[in-house]
Amino acid sequence: MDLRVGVIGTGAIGEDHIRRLTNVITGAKVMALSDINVEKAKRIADKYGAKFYATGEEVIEAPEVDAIVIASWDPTHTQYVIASIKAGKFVLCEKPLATSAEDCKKILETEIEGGKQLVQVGFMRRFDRGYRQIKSVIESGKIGQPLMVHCVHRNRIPGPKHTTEMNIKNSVIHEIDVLRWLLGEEYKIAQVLMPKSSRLAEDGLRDPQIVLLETQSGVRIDVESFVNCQYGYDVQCEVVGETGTIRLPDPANVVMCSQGAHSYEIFPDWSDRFVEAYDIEFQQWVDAVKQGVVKGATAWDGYIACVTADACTEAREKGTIMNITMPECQKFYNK
Ligand code: NAD
Ligand code: ISE
Repeated sequence: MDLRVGVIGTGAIGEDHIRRLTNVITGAKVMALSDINVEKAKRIADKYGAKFYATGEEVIEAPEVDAIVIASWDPTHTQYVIASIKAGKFVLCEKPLATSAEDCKKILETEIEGGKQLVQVGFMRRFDRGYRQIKSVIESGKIGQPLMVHCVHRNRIPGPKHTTEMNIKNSVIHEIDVLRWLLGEEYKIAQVLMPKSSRLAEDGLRDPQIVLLETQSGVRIDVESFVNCQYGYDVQCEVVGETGTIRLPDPANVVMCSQGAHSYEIFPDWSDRFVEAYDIEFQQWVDAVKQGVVKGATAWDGYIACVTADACTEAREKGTIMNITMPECQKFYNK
């Protein structure tokens, strides 16, 4: 039987996830959706044969909906995740789980009170082939112990209303999660350097930024966050170990020889670059929910990412190096 899904937020990624759940994933059907942009949401509802509801809460409560996907703006996630848990429904919430660790804590409390893990966070890089290969090389010991990680996270242009704070809380949050997952350890120190800002960064946005993290064993990480790079979507990651290095491949695009140059296309945004990762993430989520379990990043992982992002934000605002107080993993999540 199909998993009957309700989707909240039918913007760029919400619409793409509805297409994915309908045309790519097996065993799921989008039954209901909602967005404050009513006109667009109704159009998408008609296209996919889903029912439009005026509010996200109504989607969550709808009797024909078994599980929820949240793809609305970051600050709306907490209220919808908490409502989904209270309704006893599995929920896949796009990253970040919330915009602060404080809000994540409210989600953890509600989930623990309900007595069952229901929340998965949309940290899809954990499903990307390149990151998975890096993880298996690290675990094989072929490059010795990791010592340093160099990352780049560039967007062609930022989304509307993008703020200086969002470089970390909305964008670098991906590296914060995936590097913790790759290295299998927690962070202890955060710092943010502010290079000269691009003239194309509008409305007071400070861009680019360089996020520096140190893990508990002393691995040093640098992440360049540049949401206005103009030329395309560019995500890089290189792990330097004691006896070798490993880095993400550039996406497998054909190389063209023309007009005296070798060239290949750079994807414009995340939707093409990580298409395979989203597909795997969603298929696994649907399969896991049918078995009554959560298999991807949990609410705890979402919380730790926000604890780290909060520390980076404070480090940037104060222009200082911050010690990160990492909470002990609660038994409920430590399975
Ligand atoms: P978007 O602006 O295109 O879409 C967001 C939608 O949410 C809009 O249609 C807006 O009208 C709707 N919305 C806002 N408040 C709402 C509310 N209270 N109830 C219902 N709908 C509401 O943004 P997007 O790029 O699609 O991002 C959506 C979410 O997905 C964000 O949380 C973002 O961080 C995340 N995201 C994740 C990835 C990834 O790589 N995993 C990529 C893009 C976006
Ligand atoms: C967006 O919300 C995403 O999650 C993308 O993966 C990321 O590259 C981008 O910076 C975010 O704004």
